[in-house]
Order: sequence, then C-alpha cells, then structure tokens
Amino acid sequence: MMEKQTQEQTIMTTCSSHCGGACGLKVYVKDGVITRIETDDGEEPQARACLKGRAYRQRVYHPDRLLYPLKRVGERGEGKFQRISWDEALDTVANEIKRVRDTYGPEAIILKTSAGDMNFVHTGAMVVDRLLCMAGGYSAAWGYFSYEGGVFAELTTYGTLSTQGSREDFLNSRMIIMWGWNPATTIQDTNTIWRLAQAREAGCKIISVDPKFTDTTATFAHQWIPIRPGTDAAMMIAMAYIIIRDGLQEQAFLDKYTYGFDKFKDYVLGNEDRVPKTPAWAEQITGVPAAVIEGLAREYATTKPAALIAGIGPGRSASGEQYHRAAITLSAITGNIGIHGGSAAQRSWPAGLLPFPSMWMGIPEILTNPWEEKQPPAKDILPLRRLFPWGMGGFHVNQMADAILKGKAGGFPADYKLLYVASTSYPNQYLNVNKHVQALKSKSLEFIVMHEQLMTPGAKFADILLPCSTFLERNDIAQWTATWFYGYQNKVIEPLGESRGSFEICVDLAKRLDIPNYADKTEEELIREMVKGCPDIADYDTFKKQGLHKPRQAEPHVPYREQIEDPNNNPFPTPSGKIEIYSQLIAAMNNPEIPPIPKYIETWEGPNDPLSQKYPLQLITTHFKGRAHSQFHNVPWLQELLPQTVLISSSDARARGINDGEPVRVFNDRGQMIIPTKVSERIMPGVVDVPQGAWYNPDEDGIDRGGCANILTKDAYSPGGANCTNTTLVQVERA
Ligand SMILES: Nc1nc2c(c(=O)[nH]1)N[C@H]1C(S)=C(S)[C@@H](COP(=O)(O)OP(=O)(O)OC[C@H]3O[C@@H](n4cnc5c(=O)[nH]c(N)nc54)[C@H](O)[C@@H]3O)O[C@H]1N2
Ligand SMILES: Nc1nc2c(c(=O)[nH]1)N[C@H]1C(S)=C(S)[C@@H](COP(=O)(O)OP(=O)(O)OC[C@H]3O[C@@H](n4cnc5c(=O)[nH]c(N)nc54)[C@H](O)[C@@H]3O)O[C@H]1N2
Ligand code: SF4
Ligand SMILES: [Mo]
Repeated sequence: MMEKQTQEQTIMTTCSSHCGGACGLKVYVKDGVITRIETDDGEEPQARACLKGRAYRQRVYHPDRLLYPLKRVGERGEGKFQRISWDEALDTVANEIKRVRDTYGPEAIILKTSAGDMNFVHTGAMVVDRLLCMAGGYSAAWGYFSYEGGVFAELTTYGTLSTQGSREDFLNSRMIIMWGWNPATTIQDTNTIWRLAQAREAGCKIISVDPKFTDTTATFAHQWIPIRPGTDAAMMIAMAYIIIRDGLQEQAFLDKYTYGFDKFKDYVLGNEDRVPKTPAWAEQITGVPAAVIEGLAREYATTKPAALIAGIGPGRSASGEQYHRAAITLSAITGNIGIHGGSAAQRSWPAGLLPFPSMWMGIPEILTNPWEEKQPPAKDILPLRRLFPWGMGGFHVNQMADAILKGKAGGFPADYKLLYVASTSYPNQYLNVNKHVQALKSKSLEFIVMHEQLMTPGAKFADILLPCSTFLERNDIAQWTATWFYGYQNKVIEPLGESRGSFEICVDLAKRLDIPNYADKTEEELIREMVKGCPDIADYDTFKKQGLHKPRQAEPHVPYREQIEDPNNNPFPTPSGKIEIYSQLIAAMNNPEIPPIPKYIETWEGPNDPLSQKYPLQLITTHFKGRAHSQFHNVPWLQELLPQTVLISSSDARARGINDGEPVRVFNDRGQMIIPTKVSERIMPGVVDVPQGAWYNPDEDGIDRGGCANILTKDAYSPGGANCTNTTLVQVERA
C-alpha cells in the first residue's frame, strides 16, 4: 500500500542574493522537500522575484552542495577532500587562529568577506568580523568592490553617504538619464524597473548612455548614446561647457548651495589650460558625436526636474571618482539636487525606510578591530572614509594577492599566514585571478578556511571547508538599500546534510577561542530583538507568517532635501558647508592624480594606451541577468537560458572572421579564455563584454574554459580607490 503523502504547504520567505534586490518567494514544500517556487502575488506593490529567485530550488539541491565539513587531502586547487566531523573542523580552525595569532600577531590573519549572504543574523561579514575582533583583531583590505570611486566622490563632494532617493520619485521626473545603468538586469532594488515603466508611461523622457544596448535601454529608452568606456567624465564636462556657454546653469542654486563652481568653469571654458572642453573636444575622446552631446546638454538643462542616474559600472574604472564627481556637478549645475524628480547622482544609503537595527544592538561590545585601530590609514586613503564600515587597513582589496605573496618584504604591514574567507567567492570575483591563484597556492599562507555552500572554484583551495546552509534552511530577516518593505526569511526546509548558518559556526568557534560573551542570544532571540527595534512592525508573529511587511509609503525620499530647503540649519558636512564642486578635502590630499575639481583624466588601458596596438578592444565586465556575481552560475535552468558568451560587435567580428556562436580566444598578458561569441549590434565597435561572475575553470594549459572575466582584469585601483573592472584591453581571435 502507498504511504500517505502529507499535504503540499506554502511558506513565504524573502530572497536576498547579492543582486541588489530582496524579493518575496512563495515556496511550496512537500514532505520536507521544496517542490516549486513562485513569488509574491499579494497586495500591491508586490515584491516580485526574478528568474534567479524562482530557480533557487536547483541551487539548494545542486549536487555540488557542501554537506559535511571537509579537510583538504590533495594539493590546493585540486579539489580532493575528506569528510571530517564538525568537532574536528572547528577544533582545527580555532587552533590555527590561536597559533597564528600567538606566533605572528593578529595582523597575520586576513579576513576577506563580502555580501554573499545578505541577511542580518547569519551574514558572514558581520559574524566572522565580530569573532576575529574579539579574538584579537585581523588585517582587513580597504576598497569597496562596487563603488569605492562613488564613496570617494560622495564624501568629498557632499560629506555624507546618504545619497539615494526612493524609486517612487521617478514619477516626478520629466527626464531620466540612465548613465551606465541597467536595472532590468541588475535590479537595483526590487521594483526599480516597475517604477521606470510607470515614469515612462507618464511621459518621462528616458535616455541611455552606455556602450551596450542593454535590456533596460531596449525596453525604456527613447534614445541610446553609445560611449567609449572610461570616457564619461569628458562627455559630462562637455555638457557643462554647453550649459555654461549658453547661460543655462541654475546660477542661484550654484551661488547658494555649492562651493568652487568658478574654478570648474575656468577649467571647462579653457581659461585654466587653454583647452575649451567643447563637444568637439569630447567627441574625439568619447566617440559620441558633438551634436549629440550638445543636444543632450541643452535638453537636460531645460527639462525640469531631471534625474541623472549615474550607474556605478562606469565608476569601476581607472579614474572612476572623476566620473562620479562630474555627475554630481552636472546635477548641481542644473539645480536638480534635493528636489522631487531630481537626483543626487549617487547610490549609497537611503534614508526613507527605517532599517533594522544592527544585529548586536543591546550587546555591550562595540565592533572595533584592535589591530586596525592601531594602524595609520593606508597611503592616500581619505581620512573621512572611517564613516564607511570595514577596512582602513594596510592594503587595497586589489593588492591582496601581492600582500599575501610579498608581505613585509613588499612593503605591506605584515606577513600574512592565515586566510579566513566567508560569503565571498575568492578568487573568482577578484581582479587578476591568476595572481590570486598563485597567492592561494603560496606556502607562506599556512592555513585557509572558508565558509561555503558549494564547491566553488575558490573552495578547492581551502584547507578546511565549513559547509553553509542557504537562507531557505534557517531563519533571518532581509532588507536592501532602497527596499520599501521588510522581509522575514522563514526557514523552509531543514539544513541539507550537516550544513549550518555562519552565526552558529561562529558561536561554536567563539567557545573554542575562549570568548564567553560572543553571543548571549539565539537566532530567534536576535531576530525578535531586531524586529522589536523597528517601530514600523507591530506584530512579530504576523510578520513572520506573512514573510513580507509593507509599511504604508510616506512621500518619496529625496536626499538632501533638508539641506536645500533650510540650508542655514542643515549645512552639508563639508568644510564649506556646501556641495563642494571644488573639494577642499581633495585639495588637502595634494595628490596630482586627484584634482580638486572634476576633470577628464586619460587612464591606462584606454583606447590611446600604446598597449592598444596589441590589445585593441576595450573589455567591460557587466553584471549578468542569470547570476548574482558568481552565484547561480551552476543552476542548469539558468545556464540553458543565458549561456556565458563574449559579446562582440558585428564589425569587430567580421574583421576577425568570427561568426555568431563560434568559440573564440579572449586574451591579454594576464590570461586567456576560450568561450563562445555572441555577435550583435547591441555593443559598440571597439568594445567587448564578458559578463562577470562565471566560474573560473582552467584546462591543463591554464586556459580558462569557464569565461571568468577576472582572468583578464588588472589588479589595480584608481587614485580614489575604485575597482577597475571596466578598464581592460584585450584581443579576440578565432579559437
Ligand atoms: N543580475 C544581477 N544583478 C546584480 C548583480 C549581479 O551580479 N547580477 N550585482 C549587484 C551588485 S553587488 C552591484 S555592485 C550592482 C552593479 O550594478 P552596475 O555597476 O550598474 O552594473 P554593471 O552591469 O557593471 O554596469 C551597468 C552598465 O554600465 C555600463 N558600463 C560599463 N562601463 C561603462 C562606462 O565606462 N561608461 C558607461 N557610460 N557605461 C558603462 C555597462 O554596459 C552596463 O550596462 O548590481 C547588482 N545587481
Ligand atoms: N570583473 C569583475 N569583477 C567583479 C565585478 C565586476 O563588475 N567585474 N563586480 C564586483 C562587485 S560590485 C562585487 S559586489 C563583487 C562580488 O563578489 P562576491 O561577493 O565574492 O560574489 P558572490 O558571487 O556573491 O560570492 C558570494 C559567495 O558566498 C557564498 N554564499 C552565498 N550565500 C551564502 C551563505 O548564506 N553563507 C555562506 N557562508 N556563503 C554563502 C556563495 O556561494 C558565493 O561563493 O564582485 C566584484 N568583482
Ligand atoms: S536573485 Fe535578487 S532579484 Fe532575484 S529574486 Fe532573489 S533577491 Fe530578487
Ligand atoms: Mo557590488
């Protein structure tokens, strides 16, 4: 006789997968197994999930899931492991932490985390940071992956990081310029494109400036302006030229709220260096016809209010901070800051919705890293950067491989012996992967521990692998920067195998490291405490059951509205109290590579670099619809739908005898890969795109077959600290 089946149940939870979203998932479960996943179809506005969230079932049950703690038995990178018990794994990790700390000092420990798990309780970045801070400290890298050029621009120009408005405010814009911004793919907070659709229906003019004809451009834009990567500041400055020449600037706004416009004007008009920054000047640099630049400048200056949405892709470049500073300056010149329908042209924290109070609220210790506290800030780092969490330390994230390989002999503050990796896909996501692989193989690194869910390319290098659960296997809460709702992450199934959340792992490690006060609350108690600190949520149990709490929306949040409406009582926290087009903080840094006014600066590996003789194509490495960085890479449904290819223009393909779909070799001096092409008019000639995040998969000759963009990128950073993921020269040829 057949066994009686239990009924299929649905549980609401929230996906948060390092993609810029947080979306409702309706998960169907039968006999403890997920059978299918749908999304929020409740009251409007709905927090609807993308294709990745709906495909999560294949990620949870993937054969590469790590189910047990593992100890390496082969060479690093070989992927040979032996199953061990949690006790043995945790004893080994704790003993290694103690040994390295007591022998070499806490500075010999590098902790590298990121935002792979965007929750509040189990977030590796927070829980392991807390553990190692309490164990004596560690060395951290500085340099925010996504957006350090933007952080630099915000801190020097506005003095704060509160720059992001609510997406609902798009409905108040008459014009939106999407500058290197593709939310149909990158989400940029759940429902961003829904608001964009509404704005367009309401008659808003939408323009895209991007080397690629993106899905967002195809769907929403009235005009596409392709531009050479890394040259955006030149186009923006030429737009300022037209606005100033024609007297279209908002002079009253500039006089009242900004500092140093005249110095910028001198540069723009050529009084400073005898080079007027005309559209013809910019055309040579950007490839955008002068008439198009002039037309856009005039339209932007005369259509009010207008939102310049400066994406962060163009800022991940060798002179990224100039792009961000130029974007803020254009917004100021047109008087679009601090008003409905305008934009502060940046993307850091929103105000608006009250965030959940931090996890450790109510626990006496403040998170300080005893080692980092003692260190002088790294060379050239902006003193104000302490406002930004994590890492003021001895090396930039893009120097991490060099730091490990060279240590003190290479001028770094320490010799690094232990690498602790959590919630980041190291080295796949790190620029110049081949150098990071050398670092991982180096004998000077005596111990590597990783928290991971899957046998990723990096996991194969760990000495001890700690298997982690997914958010569907534990309770937590979720929220993203401009998310307009609160998400409860309900545990939907029991953890697979012996996998655990990072919080539980750290609680157990803390005991072994003799840290009695690591946590005095359970997972459930912590969540309750955080929810209690959030007056928007009246009832915990209803919140948990519904999975989503959607507070009634107030008026859309406009960054810097107080500063503009009542400047006397709300000065900007800059030296002048104003928006600093001429930044006194930058002037004080006295670094010739970072001028105090925004300028176009030609960089290495641009179209005029002599290296372009050998490697004539500019590579961009965009964020991919089928992945959140490296996550979801191995999900079969998504691989079938969205294969990894190099996108190349029809004319560049023709010149090389390459047909659509054929495998090609993409290479430079740092590495090479063989992947299929996508030949299309959707990218401008001279530029190719290898979307970032595909898994590094070297063959026996060291040629990557996985399409990992970071085989090609350079482990350098801009003078303001930006990751240069979009500044790389390559060649493409038939494989
Ligand atoms: N699906 C998906 N969504 C994601 C992510 C993901 O991996 N997958 N990652 C999330 C994270 S952490 C981040 S930081 C954000 C990143 O979000 P973004 O940085 O905005 O994403 P990108 O795709 O790198 O770049 C956006 C656009 O900039 C264009 N671009 C690149 N270089 C230049 C340039 O020099 N000039 C101009 N004008 N345009 C340029 C690209 O063609 C692309 O269309 O996305 C988040 N959302
Ligand atoms: N070439 C190039 N490189 C880039 C970029 C680019 O545009 N171009 N973008 C950069 C940017 S903006 C970013 S933010 C970074 C992102 O870089 P990462 O944050 O390193 O990328 P993810 O792929 O999100 O890696 C997260 C890892 O955490 C694991 N993970 C997921 N959930 C959990 C969990 O609950 N617990 C634990 N323990 N682990 C979990 C995943 O399996 C995955 O291996 O990449 C950067 N690298
Ligand atoms: S992957 Fe991101 S956008 Fe997609 S459902 Fe999850 S949180 Fe939402
Ligand atoms: Mo990012």
